[in-house]
Amino acid sequence: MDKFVRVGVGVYILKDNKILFGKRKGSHGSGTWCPPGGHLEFNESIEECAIREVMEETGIKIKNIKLKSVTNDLHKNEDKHYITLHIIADYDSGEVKLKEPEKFEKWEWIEWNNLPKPLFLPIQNLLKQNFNPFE
Ligand code: IPR
Ligand code: MG
Repeated sequence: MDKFVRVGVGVYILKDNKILFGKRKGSHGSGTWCPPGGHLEFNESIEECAIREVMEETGIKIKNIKLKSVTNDLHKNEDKHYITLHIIADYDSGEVKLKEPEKFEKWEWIEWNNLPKPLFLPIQNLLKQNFNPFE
């Protein structure tokens, strides 16, 4: 079987000093916490991907989208390899909904210094860079 490195996009949505995190289910990293996001599609811009994934997964609109960091994520147990683009954005409008209940258990607005555990591997790798979406 051919193996590919895929591109993931994680979106840290800032609202009232909090960010939106969800508890994953049904795919790699099940049971771990991460922001909304997903796979970059063929011919899609990074910004388009961030807007699309956030809308598909949570139903909210975002604005002021900025690429902040990149991690190289080797999910060895699951035999997957991603380059993850970590994006920050401001909340724009809409109410958070669990739009893909097969992919997420719940969404919560969380303070950066109080992140839930366990974290999804790309977020663990990001924290090694001392990333802070509010700086
Ligand atoms: P899909 O496309 O299923 O939403 O991908 P994913 O949730 O596995 O991608 C994860 C990106 C991260 C970093 C939030
Ligand atoms: Mg996703």
